[in-house]
Amino acid sequence: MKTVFSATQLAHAPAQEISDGKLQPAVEIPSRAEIVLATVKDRKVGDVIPPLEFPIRPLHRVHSEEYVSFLERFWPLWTASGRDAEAFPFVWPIRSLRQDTKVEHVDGLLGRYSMDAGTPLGEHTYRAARASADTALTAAKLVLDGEKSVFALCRPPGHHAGHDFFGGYCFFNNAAVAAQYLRDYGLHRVAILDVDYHHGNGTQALFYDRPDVLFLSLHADPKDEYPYFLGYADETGEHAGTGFTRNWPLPLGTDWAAYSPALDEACRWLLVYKPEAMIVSLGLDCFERDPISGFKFKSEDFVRLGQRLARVGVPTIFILEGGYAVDALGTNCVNVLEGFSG
Ligand code: Q9C
Ligand code: ZN
Repeated sequence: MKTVFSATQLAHAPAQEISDGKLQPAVEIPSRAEIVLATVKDRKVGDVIPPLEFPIRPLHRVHSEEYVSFLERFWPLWTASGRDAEAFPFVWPIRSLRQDTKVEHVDGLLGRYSMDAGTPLGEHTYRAARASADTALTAAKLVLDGEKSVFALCRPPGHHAGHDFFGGYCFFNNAAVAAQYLRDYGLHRVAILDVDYHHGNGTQALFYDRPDVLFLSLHADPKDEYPYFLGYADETGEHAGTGFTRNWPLPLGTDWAAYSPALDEACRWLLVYKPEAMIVSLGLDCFERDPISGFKFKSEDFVRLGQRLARVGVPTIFILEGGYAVDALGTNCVNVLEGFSG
């Protein structure tokens, strides 16, 4: 299996994040990608190739022009306002505040275009996020050109990012951008299976009213876990997309034995839908030692996950999402890829 990776993705290097009521060391850090890359090479998964540089158009198919332009202009605006360290949003236009004003202050823009205060932005965030999206797009192009499986070693991750907001360490929704690209360049039915520990709220929302992109997600029950406000079992799509979203919220403490029946059910939906390609939003944060998560996967369980996905039998793009136990991240990720390739 080919791996797509760009070192530009390492330029987003946050020092701290806000969680548990304090500034803590950031967990979505460059060493995550470095250890996955090293393990891909060690275990001879296949060639590692750089992404193509795509124009902005495929990003605008998913994200609003204003949002993309905000991310691009962010660092100059931030430094012009007298700040020099990484940024966090802290005020949002929620209920009773005006949505219709044209915000200009960078602090207002941060709130306008974000969903949480846990996602630091820095000088190189835009460049790294573009490279991450290019990595996903290149993987999509390879599948259109006939590859049966490709690994997009994306970082920063994407599945929490929506049409016009960042959050959950995500800026551009790599999986959604890849899915839309597959649709725009010839495929009629694409499925996204999200196995990250957290619900992929951004991806779900982007395709919620569409039957051409099936969204299936297994994740920690949002009543107990981030993102709290989406990912419940009664969310099944709307309008033309009714029935084309499915969620399996699972209790904290879920291990492989409790997870695999839900995965089997998701795989049966895939067999019914018959996608021409499948995108796996591959978070590795179901791991028992993940520092911010509450599931109980062992490293061997990721092999089983890969084996189960192979039985779906469709061209597959793996897109890296979360997973924060850095020392085990390479092993767990390559276990999925090897399990898949057999
Ligand atoms: N106390 C992804 O896995 N909240 N994003 C963490 C910890 C944010 C995770 C709070 C979790 C976002 C791509
Ligand atoms: Zn996650």
